[in-house]
Amino acid sequence: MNSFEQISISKEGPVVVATISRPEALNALNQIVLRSLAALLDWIDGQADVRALILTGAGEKAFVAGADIKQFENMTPAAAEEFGRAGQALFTRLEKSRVPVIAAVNGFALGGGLELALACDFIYAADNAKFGLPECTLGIMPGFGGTVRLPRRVGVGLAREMTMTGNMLSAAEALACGLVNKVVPQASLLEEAKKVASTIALRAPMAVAAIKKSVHEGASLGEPEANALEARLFGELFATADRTEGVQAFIEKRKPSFKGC
Ligand code: CO8
Repeated sequence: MNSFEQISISKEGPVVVATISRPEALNALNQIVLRSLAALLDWIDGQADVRALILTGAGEKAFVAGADIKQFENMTPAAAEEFGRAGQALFTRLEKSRVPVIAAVNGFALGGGLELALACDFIYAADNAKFGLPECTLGIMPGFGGTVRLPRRVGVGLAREMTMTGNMLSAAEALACGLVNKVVPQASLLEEAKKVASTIALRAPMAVAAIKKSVHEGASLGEPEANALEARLFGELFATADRTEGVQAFIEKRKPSFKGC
């Protein structure tokens, strides 16, 4: 099992849990964590048996409290733009990864932390979780895709209010607006995330990857193009052994055994 600086990982069968570990800074994203996230994605790419990834934060207080604010003190405009671009590219890579990614938000998900959670496929939250994009309180703005992904997830009005006030949503409010899929007690968050990850891991991996691609790419296409993409991916799955197995298993009234091909 690989290990990454400031990110610890554990693997249970096909499910990997990656825990961002900088508790002294509420798991804020510094260059080391961002590099390790990229290395984690490289590693996952090479693990054909990994079927789902859960991202969480160390401790009971924070998922990720944002980008590390201390690095902004002497940052030039050019360096800030470059930093933003690099963060956006990394989060887009996460969003497009073959493997479904679940954010298990165990406390504050602020700024870059919420942007990270938004780049995951969906979010489960502990009941103490808090969500916000408070960059405007620092004289800056979201820079890792927050102004792009948040309005698409919760609607433009609420996204504007959150980004222009910097105010946080409680877990219950995040559930009500569709930002998170499920809220559970802190103590059972990982167990619940593992449960849904394990269910996804039982499904045909190429079908799951095609669904992920269709939803992600379809969101930035017009309806006819999005439907065309869906039809193409739908057709491609009919060339897979897992389609033969899935359909056959249904007919034979048994559980399918998918191979990912
Ligand atoms: N960066 C660095 N250190 C942090 C961060 C952070 N984002 N958040 C918390 N910490 C540190 C604190 O400085 C403190 O350290 P120390 O003990 O050495 O003083 C420690 O973590 C514990 O934090 P607090 O004592 O503040 O804990 P509280 O319980 O009192 O408050 C909060 C918790 C409300 C979460 C508070 O820590 C806070 O407001 N944190 C900052 C949240 C924030 O503004 N996040 C957005 C950051 S900007 C961003 O994410 C931009 C992303 C896009 C970048 C694009 C670049 C171009």
